[in-house]
Amino acid sequence: MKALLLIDIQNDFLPGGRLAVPEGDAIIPLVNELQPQFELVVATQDWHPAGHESFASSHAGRQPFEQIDLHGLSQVLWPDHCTQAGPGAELAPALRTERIEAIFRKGTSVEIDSYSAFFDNGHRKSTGLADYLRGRGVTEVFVAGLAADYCVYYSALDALEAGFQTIVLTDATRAISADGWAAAQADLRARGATLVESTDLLA
Ligand code: VGL
Ligand code: ZN
Repeated sequence: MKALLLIDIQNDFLPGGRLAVPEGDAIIPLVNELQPQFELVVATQDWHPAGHESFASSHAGRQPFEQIDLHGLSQVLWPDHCTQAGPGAELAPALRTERIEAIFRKGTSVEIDSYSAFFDNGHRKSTGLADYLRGRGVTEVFVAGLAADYCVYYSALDALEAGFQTIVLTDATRAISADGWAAAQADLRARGATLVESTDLLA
């Protein structure tokens, strides 16, 4: 059983958003076309409280994209984004949502970031997604969404670690950093993920 996992296709990650991913909007028509190919479609939302410690604005004298140590974990500081229930946290209006069966929210603890759909960055708290997928009989997880080099990458790593066959849809994602995504793709391949263009699935 195959599931499509749609990562953080939210206004703040689209051009014009507060943490815009270049061409982030370009994936939406493709993702919409892909959804009917899957029996199960699940989405995530980055869902931060105000004052989240991943925000540069929460640290005096710090600027977005600086790296700090945050409670023992390396943390990139981001512009404020995806604050709970704000317009930037909404799923992109162009994304079709009628087949999305569940939405998992992450990044809700103020003191720790959560790139992966499965766990926070310290692997302390599970979102429950792995058990949910197992309970639905899922064996293969296809990953798409934003951003390729952060939340898509870490979600795919955790999907692999949870024992799912993991397929990353390379044309249905866009990266914040091209170099970061190149390194992430090499790592994913080395760990046993499959990277494919979704156009091959639609053919
Ligand atoms: C993401 C940075 C911060 C993502 C979320 O969805 O890739 N990146 N929060
Ligand atoms: Zn975030």
